[in-house]
Amino acid sequence: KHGVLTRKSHADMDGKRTPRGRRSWKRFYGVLRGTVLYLQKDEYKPDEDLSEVDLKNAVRVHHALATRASDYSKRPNVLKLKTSDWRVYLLQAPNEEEMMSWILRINLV
Ligand code: I3P
Repeated sequence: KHGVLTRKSHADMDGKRTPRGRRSWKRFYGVLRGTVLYLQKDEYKPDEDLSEVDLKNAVRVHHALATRASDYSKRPNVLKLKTSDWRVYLLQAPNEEEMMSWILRINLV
């Protein structure tokens, strides 16, 4: 699965609140491959190698939990992603259908 995802980092490893200055929304192109959600700067191009920045932004979603971010009302179509090492990301999809599809696919990993 792939598509535009806008990310806000809410908590870093071990659940520590992401500090001010690193909490802003950033637009990515999300690509779910195996157990990794790649948050790429540019659209998916199959024969292109991932940049160092793309690899740094990759999120391991094995044993992660994706739910609708029902406690976050500033933006629509936002899901909450909790990873197994207790990072928390808010991910905004372009519409409700895409958000539901990401939730299902992430939870199937
Ligand atoms: C954050 C940025 C986010 C905002 C966040 C700010 O500042 O303005 O958009 O979240 O508020 O800390 P910075 O770019 O300096 O990290 P919202 O869009 O959800 O308001 P927060 O600290 O209350 O999460």
